[in-house]
Amino acid sequence: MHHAQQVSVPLKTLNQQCLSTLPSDVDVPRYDRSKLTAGIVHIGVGGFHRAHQAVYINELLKQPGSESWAICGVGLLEANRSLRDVLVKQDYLYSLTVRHPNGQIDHQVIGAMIDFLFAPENKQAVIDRLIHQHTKIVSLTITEGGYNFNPATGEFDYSNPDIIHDMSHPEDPITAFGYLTAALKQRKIKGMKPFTVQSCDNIQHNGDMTRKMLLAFVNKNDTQLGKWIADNVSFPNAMVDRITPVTTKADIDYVASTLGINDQWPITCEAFSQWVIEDNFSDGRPPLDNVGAQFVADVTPFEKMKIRLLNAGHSVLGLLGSIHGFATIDESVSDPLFAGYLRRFMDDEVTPLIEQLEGIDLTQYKDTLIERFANPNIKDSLARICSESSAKLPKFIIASINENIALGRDSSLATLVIAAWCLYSDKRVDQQGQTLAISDQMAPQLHDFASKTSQDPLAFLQLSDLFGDLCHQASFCQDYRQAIAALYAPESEIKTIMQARLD
Ligand code: CS2
Repeated sequence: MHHAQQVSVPLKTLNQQCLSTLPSDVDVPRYDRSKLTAGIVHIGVGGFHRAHQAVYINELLKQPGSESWAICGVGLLEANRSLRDVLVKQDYLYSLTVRHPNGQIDHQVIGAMIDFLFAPENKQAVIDRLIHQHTKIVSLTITEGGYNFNPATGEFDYSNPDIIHDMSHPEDPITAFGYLTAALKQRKIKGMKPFTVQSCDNIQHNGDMTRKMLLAFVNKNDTQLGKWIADNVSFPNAMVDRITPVTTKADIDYVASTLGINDQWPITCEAFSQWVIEDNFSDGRPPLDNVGAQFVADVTPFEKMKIRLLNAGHSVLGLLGSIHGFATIDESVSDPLFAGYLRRFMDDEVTPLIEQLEGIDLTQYKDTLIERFANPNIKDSLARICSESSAKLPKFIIASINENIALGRDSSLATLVIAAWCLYSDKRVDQQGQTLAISDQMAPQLHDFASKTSQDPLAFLQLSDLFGDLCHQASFCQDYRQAIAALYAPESEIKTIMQARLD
């Protein structure tokens, strides 16, 4: 007797050839990818790039005449080795799952990337690509930490070992600054135009910051090159926005079961997307305004609104929610106390600091933020939100505290968040006793300073690289001491403490 045997057929790998076999509602690239050239070299191909810039470019490539604006990715980190292997197998394609708040799901395959260089294996190939005449823009998502600035002073950190290496081995770079410098130097020698350096990181004045850091790096060794860069290279500022959770195994499984393909590099994100860019490019730019981006003369007010409301709001929910024992943003904001706390923080402690923008209704912006955070289909983990808080909080929250101090206003809701960050860094468990997954370049120092809190309630604030002179601000310190006392009291309950601050 024969039993029918279930033979599990391995799923097809996502690649150019299988695109025609995907379900018909998947938006796949129908433009001829073999005709594309890479006008953009992108350093740091993480989730955000794949859900943001690459998606705008994918839309653009659908329009005739845009063939020269495809992307060549560059990975600088050893961790990118396996990524390269995946990408080669997948013809640099990946799926994007867009999850709307109402449950609607859109599926896309993004074809904007046509090559990927794993830098540690072939540094010269990266430099050659950067000086290739097709390369008009070098864009970056290297995270806040990648810009190598001191968070409190905003000055270049010459003590970073990778930077020290790159300064003494210009032909053997490790960092983005090392590569940019090597390539720009070659372009200057060859009499070529420079490329635009376009930061797509979530940093206020990301272009100015990149320029300042690159010049600090270059001028240490070569002031002539520094002058040429200062005179010729554009660094457009931009505000970037799209909530993109970390890809999980569940996302890979989801794509396998819905699209019937094996995609080892899928990405999921929200439907909302925004990109506001200063129109300042050294050697031309793609017409991104045809595909939803906005060019403006000055991006400052847009950035401030986004960083101080969205990103700060995330950190408020992230730190307070972590202490409470929540796991995701939507879970935190669906608790009315957390939602109310967030709204009051935004209304009372941030909105008065934001310039009114023509065409933007701040009340509506905040309503939309809460809706975006509440999207039950985006499981954005608090671990992601709280990761690298040391690079984020000075810009997201401490900046607003300082502005409020200068205006003689208090910011007790933000103060509790700083105190909660101290408890978080010190105890590393939530109120249920569960260990918190903390990922921060400064985690050891954060822990070190925070763990002295029982001897000195202001100990955490002594980390002056993050807090500047907050520990000398009398009224802030008084409020902070109260917050610490409440958080460190036996049987303390974060929700009771939050409620007390709202009353
Ligand atoms: C988040 C951002 O990690 C964080 O700090 O607030 O990654 C946020 O999701 C993006 O900036 C949204 O554009």
